[in-house]
Amino acid sequence: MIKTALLSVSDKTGVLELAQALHAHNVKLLSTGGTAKLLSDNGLPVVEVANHTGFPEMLDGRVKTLHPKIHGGLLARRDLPEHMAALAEHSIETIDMLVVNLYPFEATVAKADCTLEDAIENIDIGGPAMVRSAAKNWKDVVVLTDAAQYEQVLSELKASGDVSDSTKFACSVAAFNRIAQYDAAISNYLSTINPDTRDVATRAAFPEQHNANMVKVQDLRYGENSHQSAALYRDLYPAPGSLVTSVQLQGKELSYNNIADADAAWECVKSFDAPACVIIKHANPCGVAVGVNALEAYSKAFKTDSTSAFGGIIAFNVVCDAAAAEAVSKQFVEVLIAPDYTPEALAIFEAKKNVRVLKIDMSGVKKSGTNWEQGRNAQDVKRVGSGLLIQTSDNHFLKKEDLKIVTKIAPTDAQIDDMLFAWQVAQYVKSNAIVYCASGMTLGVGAGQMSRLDSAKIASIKAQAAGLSLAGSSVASDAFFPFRDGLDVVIDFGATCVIQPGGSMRDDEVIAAADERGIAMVFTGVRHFRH
Ligand code: 93A
Repeated sequence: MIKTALLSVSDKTGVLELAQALHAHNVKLLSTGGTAKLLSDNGLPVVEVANHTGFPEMLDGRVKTLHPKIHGGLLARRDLPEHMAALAEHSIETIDMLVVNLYPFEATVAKADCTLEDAIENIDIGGPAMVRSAAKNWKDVVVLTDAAQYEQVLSELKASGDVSDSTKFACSVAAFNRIAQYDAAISNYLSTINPDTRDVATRAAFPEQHNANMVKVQDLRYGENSHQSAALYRDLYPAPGSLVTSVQLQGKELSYNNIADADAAWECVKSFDAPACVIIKHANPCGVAVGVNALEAYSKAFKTDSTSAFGGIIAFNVVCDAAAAEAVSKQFVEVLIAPDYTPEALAIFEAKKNVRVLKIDMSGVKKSGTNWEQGRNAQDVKRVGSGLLIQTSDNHFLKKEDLKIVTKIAPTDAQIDDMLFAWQVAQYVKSNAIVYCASGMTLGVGAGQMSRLDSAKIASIKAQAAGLSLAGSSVASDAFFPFRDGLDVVIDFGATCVIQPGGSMRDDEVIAAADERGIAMVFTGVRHFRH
């Protein structure tokens, strides 16, 4: 039986209606300052906590509910005579329902101009203390920490005059989850502040070390397949220019696979300095190119594998203008991503209502600096059976100076440019990756094969099928060639230079093969496995 409820909420959404319904069930209402005012202004009989405890709210509200009359009333076990006797001795009434939501710490620190003092004042002490008391004593106290719970509890009250044990237990679990999340937000925020200067302006440099606290963005219709449920979460402090900061300008709701592929496209395209276009299918690039503008980059990328590009995810690292939009709109595209669009480009997509058009503001992204400043994840996380694999992200970018020429023939400057381009693409292709390129565009991509030899063959066959000549092309291999066979395949198909990590037991044999066949080869010393 619910006889007394204490309501103390910062977010007042739905609380008046809840209090009215409780009052209709003859529940006595206790409340703190702001909440009490709202209820009494609306004609509800409410006892202020200060009157109930006989102790005024003090220290600017820092001490409101931290009183034995409150915590005794929440924590006493109704089934223990000693507990009930102690309450009687000290004239403490039981409190059977607690409705609390906390000072808005997360929303406060999300504001750009939030000072350390603002953040600290928004750390709720009394609210979580009450929530913990009530949640611990879940058999006797209903604890509501989210307005979304009000309806269920009211409908049970209406139907049976009480709240079921299963609902009470679920509310207790939800309450502890909320407290854990709240405390994590506080700890994450404070951990991003330099302890010596306590300067919040420099806080942005730190979040990548403390990105454990995730915020739910939305439930998704389903996961990778329709029998799987799914949701999207984002870091509390998303890196500037990251996918979760995107704004959807038009089109259907994003699916799980859309988001995964959009991320692959976006991470790849934003790694280029020149205007670039990336087309992704099933997490792999099926066309990547740089050009003088968005249109040229797209046209080249599309040529690589126009069959696979059907229903693809397309990303630009430059503004999508009318010319690019016109070309893209001729193909079936699932998702389009760009830092911005001209009004003419948007008008073109408006006629294609289903195309999901995403804009990702890149203005806060720096080319150098921390991962966070570059808009990149510092960590990469993968779930394994009852565990997590965590690693620093593969954010290694190769420079010309890092290349080691290992063959008798040295590559030309144009070949070096093509190899660096191919290498950059290979970083975003699932292993084993073989990527053919020439003149700033992919010619053939072999992805995700269990043998490097098969990836080499597939990349070659796909280029041929697209009618692209591989004569004089450059090839990147994301890891070393374990044998000369894979190298022989790409040379057979016309490659004249190869970029690969090196480091195989048979490097000598592979280098000798390159020399024998008269091509140039460079080693990078790093590999780009991607699984
Ligand atoms: O300042 S507190 O940490 N100290 C308290 O004793 C206390 N009691 C309730 N914060 C406290 N609260 C919080 O006040 C609640 O968690 C709720 O968020 C807020 C409601 O205040 P009001 O009813 O005055 O708007």
